[in-house]
Amino acid sequence: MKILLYNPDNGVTRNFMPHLWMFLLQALTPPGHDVVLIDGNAQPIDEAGIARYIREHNIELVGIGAMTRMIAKAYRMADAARATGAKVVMGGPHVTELPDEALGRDGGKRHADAVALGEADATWPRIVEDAARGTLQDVYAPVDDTGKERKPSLQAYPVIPWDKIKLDQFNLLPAFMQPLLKRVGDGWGTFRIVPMESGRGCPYGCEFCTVTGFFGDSIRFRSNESVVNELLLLKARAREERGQIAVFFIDDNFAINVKRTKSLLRDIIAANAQVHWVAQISANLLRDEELVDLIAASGGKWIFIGMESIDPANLADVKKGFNKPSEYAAVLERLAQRNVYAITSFIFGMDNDTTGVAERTLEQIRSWPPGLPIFGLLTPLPSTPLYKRLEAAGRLTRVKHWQEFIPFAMAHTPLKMSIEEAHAEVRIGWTNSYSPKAIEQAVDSLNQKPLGYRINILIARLCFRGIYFPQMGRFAWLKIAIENRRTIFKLIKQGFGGGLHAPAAPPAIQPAGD
Ligand code: B12
Ligand code: SF4
Repeated sequence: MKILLYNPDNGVTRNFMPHLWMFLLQALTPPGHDVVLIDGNAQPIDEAGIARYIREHNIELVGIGAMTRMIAKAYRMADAARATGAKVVMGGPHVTELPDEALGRDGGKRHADAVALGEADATWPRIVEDAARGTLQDVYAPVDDTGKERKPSLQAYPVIPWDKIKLDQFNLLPAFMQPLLKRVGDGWGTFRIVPMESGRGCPYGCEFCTVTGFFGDSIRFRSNESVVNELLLLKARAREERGQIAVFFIDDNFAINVKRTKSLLRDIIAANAQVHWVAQISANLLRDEELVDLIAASGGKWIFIGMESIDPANLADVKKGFNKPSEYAAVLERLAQRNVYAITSFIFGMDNDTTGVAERTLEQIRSWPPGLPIFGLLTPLPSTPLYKRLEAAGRLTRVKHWQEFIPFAMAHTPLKMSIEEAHAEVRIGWTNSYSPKAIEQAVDSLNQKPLGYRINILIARLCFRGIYFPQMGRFAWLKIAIENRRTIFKLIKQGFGGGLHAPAAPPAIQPAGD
């Protein structure tokens, strides 16, 4: 049977790395089936396009995965796929929370023939076999024979053949940076970020987050050996291609079990499996100096920290009181001392936020080592405790906001400001952090570091800007290059002048705005 796995684009920003679920399910597909992947973020495709593709390639089963943000597009594509006669199975966080919506059991249109609830590692092979036999069921749940939920252990993790998978579309190095990168050194033909998981689950249960509900608070890890082998595979590929591959450890909290993370990082170092990597770690776990030493020594370059707010009352409201704003600066300094920088994520529109929250937050950010600040709005994702609280209080203004997705738009009214005021705060955050002046200041603040670090922050800032400001096409990029020409020329001059010692740290992350 020919199977197509499809992940819709979000229609707003370009994704910087492929989605792991597609490669994972491909690797878990029983033998005898042919699986093709289309990641809409890299290969944009519309309803007519997917229908044509299905007919031309005789696809019989289409698997679609999507976050809430892309679900409206996912349903439209599912409808187009079903209209060809192919069977459609949907999975991922959104349909897990609202399977009746996908199956048309809530009074709406049916979009999927089947829905895979939760983690599908064990159910996917069954889905494929049932589809091949023509006995596809409506719902596949990860349960044992007694009907009890069973989470995959991850100890027997499949080998994802990263050495063979085509990754051409994910080389997103902006053309204008290439002459400069060539000066940085050999091996800059390509640059890609590859997703990898070392474990699943986070027990913290922050109110707005889907993760604790979805993956459960039982944390599971792959063996160190399996992670190290995957890194070695990627490292060999990068060497062979004379390019760069960085890894995004997509674990929700990469250091949730500090002892185990340290042991993994030690094994990575011992096996010489270091590549540049990014991971998400909560600020409270970064107090540990030894952990931070190991992060740096094992190739860690950027740490995504969900800071959310600088106001402890807001953090307590969303059950994230373990974040202590008073220690943010120390955590970031500790990382920066080892040349590790942070992607600092903030949420505006929280219940204790008032107008001026963006400026108050920016004031703090300016006092920290340079990083990549990102700003979002408190979003009630279906089935989260936040959604339930706001629904019960009658505060949702767009109850099914995902059916009409609007980027950076609230779906409920905050308590101490209006929706429009919250939107304006987010705009202030982005505008002030990603203006040419702010980017120049961030680059200049690393003047004492080798050139590679400054190039790193420049590229990352230009790309992260695209999460908020549209910059999908060539002309948009040209415009940005012109706006930031002062900083770019400054670096090119330093690079060609060779006045500054050879850079030790090439760019470690290159997200094109997601
Ligand atoms: C990596 C990641 C990203 C990447 C996405 C890019 C990428 N290429 O992966 C980045 C960092 C860009 C990102 C951004 C965002 N993310 Co994100 N992200 C994740 C994260 C940490 C890992 C995803 C992952 O690969 N997981 C591992 C795989 C194996 O799990 P999985 O995808 O769920 O797949 C399994 C099952 O769901 C199922 N499955 C999935 N799809 C399908 C399809 C079929 C056919 C079948 C049968 C099964 C199936 O089988 C898989 C194996 O068990 C998850 C949290 C998490 N731990 O999953 C959040 C998560 C997906 N993100 C989330 C959110 C909210 C966002 C943002 C909207 C945040 C924001 N406010 O800006 C943005 C928007 C992104 C965009 N542009 O649209 C939410 C989504 C919740 C929801 N209901 O939609 C999650 C769950 C985290 C959370 N806090 O709740 N994200
Ligand atoms: S720490 Fe992060 S992953 Fe864990 S529940 Fe909170 S927001 Fe979700």
